[in-house]
Amino acid sequence: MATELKNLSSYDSTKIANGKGRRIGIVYAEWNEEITYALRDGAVNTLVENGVDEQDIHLASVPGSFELIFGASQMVKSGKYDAVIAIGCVIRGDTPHFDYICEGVTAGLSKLNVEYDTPVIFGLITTNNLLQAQERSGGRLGNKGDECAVTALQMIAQFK
Ligand code: DLZ
Repeated sequence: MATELKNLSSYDSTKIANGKGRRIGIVYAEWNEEITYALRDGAVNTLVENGVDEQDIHLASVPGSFELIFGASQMVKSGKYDAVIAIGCVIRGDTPHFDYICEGVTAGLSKLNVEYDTPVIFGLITTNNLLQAQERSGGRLGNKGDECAVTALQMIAQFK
């Protein structure tokens, strides 16, 4: 994420397709909840600001980012949603666990995008420390949840 050059919350609302009548699934991880709840709330607020009815946004939590794959997969396969947003936060630790989770989630969500017709938006923050995650979840660099919401609406408008 080259976000030093781009505020994650910057978008031109006149260029975003209105989301009225669109149904969005958001699956979010409980791990690093300070961050993921802020991302989730950013996504919901931006969807609503751009016309999506709150009752058309379905939230589901999973324990950790690795479970985003299963959660997003269930949402996609349900056929209920125009787009699915997967939100998580993985912070690098002392072991290679970070790499396995990031690679697993990336591969799993990518596979869903290739195999099904519902866009799955990648809202996984992968950072070296907590401060970098805070900066991207409503801090200095905006909120990646906002960016995911805008991306979802753009993908729906373009392909559905
Ligand atoms: C185990 C683990 C670790 C070490 N770190 C994170 C993290 O930074 N962010 C996150 O979302 N989840 C983490 N997890 C939990 C895994 O995603 C997963 O829930 C467990 O390995 C159980 O499958």
